[in-house]
Amino acid sequence: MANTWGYGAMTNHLGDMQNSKAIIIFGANPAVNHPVGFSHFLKAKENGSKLIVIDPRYTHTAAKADYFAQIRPGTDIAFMYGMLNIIFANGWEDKEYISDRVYDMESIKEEASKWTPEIVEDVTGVKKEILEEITKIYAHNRPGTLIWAMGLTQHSIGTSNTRLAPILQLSLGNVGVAGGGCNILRGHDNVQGATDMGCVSDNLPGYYDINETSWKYYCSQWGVDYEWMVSRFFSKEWMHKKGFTLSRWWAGVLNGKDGNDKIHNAGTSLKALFVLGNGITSTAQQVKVKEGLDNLELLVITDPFVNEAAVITDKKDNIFILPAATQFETSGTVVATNRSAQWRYKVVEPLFESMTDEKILFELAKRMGFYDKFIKAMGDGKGNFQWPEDATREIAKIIKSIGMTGWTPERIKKHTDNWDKFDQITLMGMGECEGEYYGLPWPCWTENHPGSPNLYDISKPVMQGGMGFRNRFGLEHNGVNQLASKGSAPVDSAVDGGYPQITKANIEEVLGITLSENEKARMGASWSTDASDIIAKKCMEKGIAPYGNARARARVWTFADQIPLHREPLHTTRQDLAHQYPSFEDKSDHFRVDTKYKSVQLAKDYSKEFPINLVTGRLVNLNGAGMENRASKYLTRLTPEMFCDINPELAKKYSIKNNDMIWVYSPEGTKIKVKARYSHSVSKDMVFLPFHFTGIMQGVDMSKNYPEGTKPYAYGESANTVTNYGYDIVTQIPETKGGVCRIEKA
Ligand SMILES: Nc1nc2c(c(=O)[nH]1)N[C@H]1C(S)=C(S)[C@@H](COP(=O)(O)OP(=O)(O)OC[C@H]3O[C@@H](n4cnc5c(=O)[nH]c(N)nc54)[C@H](O)[C@@H]3O)O[C@H]1N2
Ligand SMILES: Nc1nc2c(c(=O)[nH]1)N[C@H]1C(S)=C(S)[C@@H](COP(=O)(O)OP(=O)(O)OC[C@H]3O[C@@H](n4cnc5c(=O)[nH]c(N)nc54)[C@H](O)[C@@H]3O)O[C@H]1N2
Ligand SMILES: [Mo]
Repeated sequence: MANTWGYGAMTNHLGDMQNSKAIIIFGANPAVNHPVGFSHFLKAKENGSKLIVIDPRYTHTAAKADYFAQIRPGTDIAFMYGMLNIIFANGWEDKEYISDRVYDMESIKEEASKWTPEIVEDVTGVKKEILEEITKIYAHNRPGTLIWAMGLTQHSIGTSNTRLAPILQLSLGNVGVAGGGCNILRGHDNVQGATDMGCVSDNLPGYYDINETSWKYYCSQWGVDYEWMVSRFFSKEWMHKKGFTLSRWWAGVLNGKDGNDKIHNAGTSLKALFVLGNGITSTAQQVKVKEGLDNLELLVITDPFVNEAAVITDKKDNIFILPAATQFETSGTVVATNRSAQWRYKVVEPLFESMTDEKILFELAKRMGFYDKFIKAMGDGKGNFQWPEDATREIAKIIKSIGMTGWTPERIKKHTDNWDKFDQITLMGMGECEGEYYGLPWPCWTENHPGSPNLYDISKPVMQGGMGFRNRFGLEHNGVNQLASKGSAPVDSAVDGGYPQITKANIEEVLGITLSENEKARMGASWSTDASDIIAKKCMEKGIAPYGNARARARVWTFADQIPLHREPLHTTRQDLAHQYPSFEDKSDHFRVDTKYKSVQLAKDYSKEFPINLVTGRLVNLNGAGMENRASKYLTRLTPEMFCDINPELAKKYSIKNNDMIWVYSPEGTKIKVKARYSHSVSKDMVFLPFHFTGIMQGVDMSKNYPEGTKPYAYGESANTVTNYGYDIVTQIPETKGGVCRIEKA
């Protein structure tokens, strides 16, 4: 859950859905995007589980649903408050659970009271009878699991969406139980691992904040001098600042020129871009991305394919494409969407002159002059290490925050080698793997811990994967206790109720133990920075989760919206509602870039000129930026060219026939020319664009830029050329699931 663990992860796991009595999906299309995972949804359905889908499109997933609500894009908060309104009005909430384990559901109840079914119908476009029916079915079939993916996150209010969804689950007591939870379907292969490793600009691996304590802890564990680390930065102050995000690196290059958003970057613009495993053309506002690329001094791309960043730019010099090996040519730990580790075995040696990503990074570190420091935490620290096993050991040694401590290459390999000896529904091992859960899903606190299949489950002892909610935000707020109630603790806990996160200062008191002088001397200040692992081990003996046992917060007092509030997308077809539910105040220095909200939203009534909702998303045969698959003759055949799904009724209004070419215009002043494809999956007020194409921009064919012999079987206009300006207020994810457009026959 986003609030507790930093970013997204499944609280439960795919097989666990077979324990669910109801499944509600907000903004995910697993039949297309997670087809293997979707088999668990279908098995659950065979067991009698109700399947509910909330999506602006009638998707392949919706086609399998028992209940479907065709929602106006960007209005899920209104819909969820509508559900909460009905739940509270009927007293269907789990009062005991809320009183024991939740902080400030009262504020939510108050906001929900405003969202009557009539108001929800007006805002979301979903008939109130459908809302009422879905709520009743979902509340009466517990445990229910709540699924989301990009349909909830890619909005300026994405963070609020991902907060209200867990709150809805908490209201029904659906978190911390088998068959419940918030199960976020993650994206790429090992994207969970990438997030866990801190491939983001605002934390260190394991979600450690970029503050002085974390940097010092990391330096001590890496065996690197802290002062040397400080010297690598512009100044110490800059060590603690969030970097640019992937969505807006180009703003760093454009540096406020020509009316672009102002940046805050130690007095300089970005000059070089090093790309390792991102398509770049998958980024929103592609015309800006192109401008950013054109203005770089240096562009280095490491990719097994020709990354089309090199194709859409007019830059002539200083573009380097390094041939990266693929996942089949490398090995090591990867993490699945449910926090389980797996060992990836190499299938073949890297082909031709390609190199694995780690080899490229090692070589880069050598050229940059810090290779010796880069590898110090592995093997003998002098360059003699076992790759990739020692990398896993390094990770496990350092990352206490999410409990990777119990992972070893040996344990992970054993699980992968014996994957057939684990139960799908419980993840529990059999035979030689008995007592452990598949892949040791984190938190896996110690080398004897079995992993945690379902987060926040207090029906089990901690040593069997049980735990309460994390205590991360103090013991009380404005006089209100933040710890779980008395009587609410994992089974067999030494403390019968809430307790704080465990530190050197409180461990004796909370656990009721006495430490030896030697233990005290070796122990770190807190569970999350205790390299000795004594805190974790002592906690396990007492059935205590090292991170504490607190309340889940329905209200986050440090956020712009303390409780999630509906705010219209920056560009909306309902400008009347934009005045009633306006966006945020503009935000200065948001990941180093000034970011506009209200000033864009209220600048004019976009709906007059751009009356159609623009939704973007995925196709089953193509992935991400799409080059990998468009280079396959067979996958390309299914969608040989870029297209736009349009409802025949809407099309007829514009005299557009099936397969006609049309222009799609965005409020950014950009346009694309694509083929219209009649489809009843979209309603009469929206069009849908897949975002897997590029190579043509605003009608200009750029295919001459593909190096000889690398032109894919299909290329075309990019949806991201017409996605609208708009970024999440906390994470800065682009608003690629909200936005408007105008269409015209070409
Ligand atoms: N074949 C294939 N599979 C993939 C990928 C791929 O590119 N191709 N990509 C992978 C990656 S990186 C990811 S992140 C996942 C993403 O997986 P999904 O999130 O399932 O992917 P999308 O198709 O982008 O969006 C899901 C749904 O959100 C709906 N939606 C749009 N706006 C809203 C809204 O405001 N509210 C609601 N409730 N729904 C909305 C869309 O209509 C769409 O059906 O898929 C992964 N799997
Ligand atoms: N309009 C719109 N835009 C979107 C989205 C949307 O729904 N709508 N979804 C967003 C989301 S959720 C995501 S995740 C992004 C996805 O977008 P990207 O992350 O850009 O997706 P991919 O095409 O998977 O990009 C991966 C790149 O890595 C390369 N690659 C593959 N394997 C390796 C490897 O082992 N090593 C290296 N070095 N490279 C490798 C591939 O060839 C490819 O060029 O798109 C985002 N953009
Ligand atoms: Mo993704």
